[in-house]
Amino acid sequence: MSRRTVLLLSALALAAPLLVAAPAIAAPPAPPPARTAAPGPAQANGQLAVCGVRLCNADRAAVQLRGMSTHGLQWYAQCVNDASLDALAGDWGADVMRISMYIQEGGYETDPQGFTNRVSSIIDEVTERGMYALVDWHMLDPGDPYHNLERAKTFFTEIGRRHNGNTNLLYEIANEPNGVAWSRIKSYAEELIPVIRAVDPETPVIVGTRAWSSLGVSDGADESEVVANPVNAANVMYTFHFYAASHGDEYLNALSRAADRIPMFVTEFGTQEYTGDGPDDFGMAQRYLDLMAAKQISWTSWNYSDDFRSGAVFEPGTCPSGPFTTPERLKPAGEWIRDRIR
Ligand code: IDC
Repeated sequence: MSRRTVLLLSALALAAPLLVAAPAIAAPPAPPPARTAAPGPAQANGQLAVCGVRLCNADRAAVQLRGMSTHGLQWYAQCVNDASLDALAGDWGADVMRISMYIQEGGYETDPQGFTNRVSSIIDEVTERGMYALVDWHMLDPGDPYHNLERAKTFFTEIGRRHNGNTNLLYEIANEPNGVAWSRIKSYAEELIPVIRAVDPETPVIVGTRAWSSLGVSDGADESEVVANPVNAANVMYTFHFYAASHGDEYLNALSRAADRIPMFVTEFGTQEYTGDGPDDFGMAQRYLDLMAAKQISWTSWNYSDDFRSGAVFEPGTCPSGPFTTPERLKPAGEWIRDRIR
């Protein structure tokens, strides 16, 4: 057979099944896939609620959720897409994604409707993959949460209304208050929580603590101010953040003591310095992880992006196309934290 005949025959062989299969009338387009929730940790555990000093599932059994925080959506939305979320749910086996929406620095205040829509659609994407979605009201500077109270009321009311049917949410209402006393954070929470409860009676609410959610330690205080004067509302937890290369025993011990008295959630931490950059201290980070495992303190780590700093898990240039499941694309902190989640 000549080379040309071979080519012709193979072209026919390829075309033939297509010709035979072609229907006389074009089939209607396939319906879009149903937006049913995939089986995952959020289905296995259902609606969360605070019970005592722990976070519990729908059967009132204590659970520890582990996962990642996005970077600021105004900068790194390109790291939150179908492939990266598939990797987080599948390859990493995460239970939860924290959706970090800054208010200032080019965040929510510049486009409230746009950011609300973006968070809402990420909630849907996270839900489809069977994970919990932790909605982070990422106030930071100014450090007084009252600066953004009216915005927070608007935002959480809309999210609560739109996601009425979700049983996989957590609301973090003040990322890192700073320069204000605990009493002011507490009264902010007590003004905002009833507004949230009017549209969403069930989602646990996580309240930031004094001095960048250090339980006051970075201001020379400690957890006792919260223990003595907790937020007057049900289904509430408290935030603690740490960066292992900056925050040593004094911080670790405050978290440990606090977790025996009040419900704690570590919504942000890094293995490096508080800048989210610099050398990793995996030894200290492991001590925190052991404590959090022992006391079933849930956590999300900072951050799931390809920012140049050492605390961003992916090498620069990984987003948006990935691959997100290749270990070579992970920085040392990324490899370490992926192993701890898996
Ligand atoms: C940092 C980001 C950095 C960004 C900066 C802007 O890593 O890219 O320029 O915010 O504010 C926090 C904050 C969190 C910080 C993070 C690391 O909640 O916004 O991210 N950090 O510094 N508290 C302690 C550390």
